[in-house]
Amino acid sequence: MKTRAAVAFAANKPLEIVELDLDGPREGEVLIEVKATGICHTDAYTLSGADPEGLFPAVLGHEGAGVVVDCGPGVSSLRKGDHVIPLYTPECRECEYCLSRKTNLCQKIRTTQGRGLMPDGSSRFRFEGKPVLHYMGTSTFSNYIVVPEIAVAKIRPDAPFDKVCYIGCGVTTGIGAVIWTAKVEAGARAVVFGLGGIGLNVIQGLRLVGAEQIVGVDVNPSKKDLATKFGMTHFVNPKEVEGDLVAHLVELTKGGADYSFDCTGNVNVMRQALECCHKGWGQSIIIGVAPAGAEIATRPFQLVTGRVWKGSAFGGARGRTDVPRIVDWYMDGKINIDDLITHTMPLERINEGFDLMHEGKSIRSVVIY
Ligand code: NAD
Ligand code: AHE
Ligand code: ZN
Ligand code: ZN
Repeated sequence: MKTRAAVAFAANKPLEIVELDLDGPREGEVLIEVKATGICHTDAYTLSGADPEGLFPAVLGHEGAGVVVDCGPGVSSLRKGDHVIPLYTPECRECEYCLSRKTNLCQKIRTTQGRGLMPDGSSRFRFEGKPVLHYMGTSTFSNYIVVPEIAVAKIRPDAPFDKVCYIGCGVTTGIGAVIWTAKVEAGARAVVFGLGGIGLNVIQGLRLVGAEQIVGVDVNPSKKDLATKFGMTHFVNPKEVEGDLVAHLVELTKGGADYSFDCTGNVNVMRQALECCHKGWGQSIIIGVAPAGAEIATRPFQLVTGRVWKGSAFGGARGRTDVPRIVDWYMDGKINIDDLITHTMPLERINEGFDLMHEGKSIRSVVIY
């Protein structure tokens, strides 16, 4: 079949809207009509050329929602008409990682996914007869996609696609990092670095669990009002701090944060996030994705004296199990997604969504097909 898609033909070039050929679903796979997709900073990171797994030409996008339109042989948990969110972190429920119960990082299809291929080693997209690669196993910048059944969360049919697509990455990543990775307790003091599409969801996760102090740090002061609406109690603009930022944050949190979160992808910020944690027990969670070659550093003494460095992918969520629950939280009014979707646009204007992100003018742009 044909599908309209925004294709990244090369690093650092605008996406091009073209018609691609798409092969149908094979054994254990489904065809999805994508109805809406968010634009995450990770898409921009890969497009910039800084991602070691960034291959071109490819169809980017990993924050979608849509409808199953066809099922390949052997598919048992999904049927035509199901409303779904594709998962860049699948949940096969049978690999060593899934069975460990210690991680959400299902490895069943990770190798081929990282090479931009379906599990059988092929690409299903073609442009003018030549293969175009998949991305993060999802490629939601295409109107139609083929994905393995294990990488699909079935959601309730009354949830609006143009809002719940954001649960495909940003919402789950931010709220999940608080609940599942850090397991933040009520009364905690927390510092969140970067108040974008991820950081604001960390903030609403912290409010959800009853954190007492939620400090937001961002070099862009225009983020302050929305962050306050989402639960931030104190705002710090590093450019306005006289002296050392870490010392300032330690003082503000009365001895250091119980939990801190990096939502910037900047390795210098990651160090600040660790070092503003409380001696003896403070945990710092790295969410931001840093460019190839970047490395984190701190004095080992920071860890010897009890601070803990952790990372979080997709908020530690097991997608097929947890994503439908997060959709329920949204539909029940427990979490706010609407106010974070600052811009919507048709696929033809997707590059404007990237511009808005780089200019710091949007939180989430959503493309509606
Ligand atoms: P975004 O562009 O919406 O937000 C980034 C924010 O960081 C902006 O508000 C920006 O002003 C702020 N910032 C930049 N430099 C800063 C600094 N030095 N100090 C303080 N604030 C600073 O991006 P996003 O969509 O929220 O994504 C954030 C990061 O999370 C990216 O690196 C993205 O790749 C990563 N990410 C990781 C996961 C995961 O599973 N680990 C999932 C989604 C996104
Ligand atoms: N290919 C990148 C890795 C990027 C990365 O860390 N991705 C996160 C999700 S970001 C979503 O916006 C993730 O899930 N990581 C776990 C995994 O298995 O990729 C690089 O830098 O190599
Ligand atoms: Zn993302
Ligand atoms: Zn698995």
